[in-house]
Amino acid sequence: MRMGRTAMTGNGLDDYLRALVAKDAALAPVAAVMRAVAKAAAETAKQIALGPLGSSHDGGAIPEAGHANAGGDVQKALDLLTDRLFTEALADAPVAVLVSEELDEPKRLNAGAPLVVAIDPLDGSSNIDVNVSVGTIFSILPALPDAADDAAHFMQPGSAQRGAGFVVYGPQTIFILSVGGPTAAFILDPRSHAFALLKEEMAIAPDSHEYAINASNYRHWDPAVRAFIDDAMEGEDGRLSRNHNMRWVASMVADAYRIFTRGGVFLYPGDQRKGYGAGRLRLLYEVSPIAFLVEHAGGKATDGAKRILDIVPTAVHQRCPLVFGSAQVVETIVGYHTDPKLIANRSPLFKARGLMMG
Ligand code: AFP
Repeated sequence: MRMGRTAMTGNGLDDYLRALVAKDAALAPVAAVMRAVAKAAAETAKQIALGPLGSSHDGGAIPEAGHANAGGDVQKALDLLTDRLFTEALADAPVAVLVSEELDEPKRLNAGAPLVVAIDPLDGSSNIDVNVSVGTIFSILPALPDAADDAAHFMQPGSAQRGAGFVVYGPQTIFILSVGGPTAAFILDPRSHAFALLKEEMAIAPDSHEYAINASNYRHWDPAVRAFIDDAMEGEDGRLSRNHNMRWVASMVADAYRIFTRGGVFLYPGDQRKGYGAGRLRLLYEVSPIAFLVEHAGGKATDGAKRILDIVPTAVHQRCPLVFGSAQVVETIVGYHTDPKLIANRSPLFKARGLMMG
């Protein structure tokens, strides 16, 4: 699935995209989307860095918050601002339809354009107020000429993605992307507002002892997830025979970047809480693009049993359980979901339930 390496002619994002298009002209529309995202991301990074200064120093640029979005969350001012920035940038790119976490319905941009985009403009936005990393995640799909309606363009498996990426607004602003070749990383230079190449080929370590999960949901998890975490917590005395470490940022982009950098595994499974049967994360603009980038960096992504990129969506805002990261560890977790022996003879609280909880 991984395409070959592209020789670089310079060290900026623009050089990188130009080299890709020189090699394969069909990538030109995808490259245009990447440029649009980079432009909006640079402005988003600036606004995030300004924080509360932004609204007064920027002529009231940050709009009023308070409207409930499709997920029922109260939108924060920056959610609305970033949604506007990315929508405006993508309207200048060859994008026919946009699905955004912040919009109930798909939005038409450029009729007849070859691509459609699904985006979470500001992932982890509950972290804004506490000055912790947040991000943008997006997926690029081919527009379908025979789509019955705007949503129908997006009912394609993640393997059909033409490209994907995420941006982490942290101590540095990092842009991770793939157009179907190696997953590459870029860093925003705040002096020039341009992205410079950081790493041309990200490679997720195949093995790791570090996992990320919101452990406060332990009692709601299914038996397979509990069994894996129980065994990890037993350390070198337990079935996994090694000590583990845990991290949870509550911004998937930040957890993902750590995993791209030093390995590890991330889990947001379905659980028994009301509305969390398929977990919390959205298939189109969180789960699928992360899975695409992970696979192009040698990692794996699954819903516990099925490869994420094989899942065909049925609704634009649908949720999906997600486990991704170091290939060997993801395989181990799949084993807990598929091998009944691994969860047998444990606590009587464990009931035989599927991955998608009621
Ligand atoms: P928000 O964008 O609403 O802050 O959600 C962030 C997120 O989708 C993902 O980035 C985190 O990994 C996950 O939710 C955190 O969820 P919990 O709050 O349930 O731990």
